Amino acid sequence: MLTMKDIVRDPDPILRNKAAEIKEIDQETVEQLKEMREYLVNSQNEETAEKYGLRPGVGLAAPQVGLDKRMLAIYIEGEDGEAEYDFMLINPKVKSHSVAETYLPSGEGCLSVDEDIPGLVHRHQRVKVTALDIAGKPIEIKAKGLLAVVLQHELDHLDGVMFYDRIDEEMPMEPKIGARPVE
Ligand code: K2U
Ligand code: NI
Repeated sequence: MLTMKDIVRDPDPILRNKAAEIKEIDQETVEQLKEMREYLVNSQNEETAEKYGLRPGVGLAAPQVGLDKRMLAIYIEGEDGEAEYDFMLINPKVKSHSVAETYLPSGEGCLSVDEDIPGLVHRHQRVKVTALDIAGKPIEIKAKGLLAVVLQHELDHLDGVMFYDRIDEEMPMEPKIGARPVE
């Protein structure tokens, strides 16, 4: 199982790479992506997270575990502890997005960044993403709210972009005109 020792930390240069397209969805790739998803599931289980010292995460991109592959996992539980969003995406692409912007009022963090970096991270309010699933089947996700934010945070990792790159240096806590907070 993946633990925090497997998570690459800033300023490791791999976090600034543009990850490579996956040409063939081989067994190793599928196993690696399943392990990334398993980290998220484990990190949201209080007992397991405590036992292995896992920082909770709702998304994880391959470069964060040292893999130069365009793939990511998202696992967000609902109030009932069941999976509300559960995705393993291969070669994901943003097909379209809203002009309107959103942000998490509490700002963002990152499993690859140990220190807190305050500031609002403005993202598209809605995104349409296409990808392949682990069976190689095309999927399309229309996301808004927290899922849209998490998706964009992980997609940024595949292009070597860190959340703090998107914090305004002059007015880090100032919402942009027209931007709406994620409820
Ligand atoms: O990619 C990562 O480092 C995992 C982040 C993703 C993320 C951070 C902030 C906003 C959206 C996505 C971890 O999930 S940080 C922990 C976390 C947990 C619940 C909600 C938001 C962030
Ligand atoms: Ni991150």
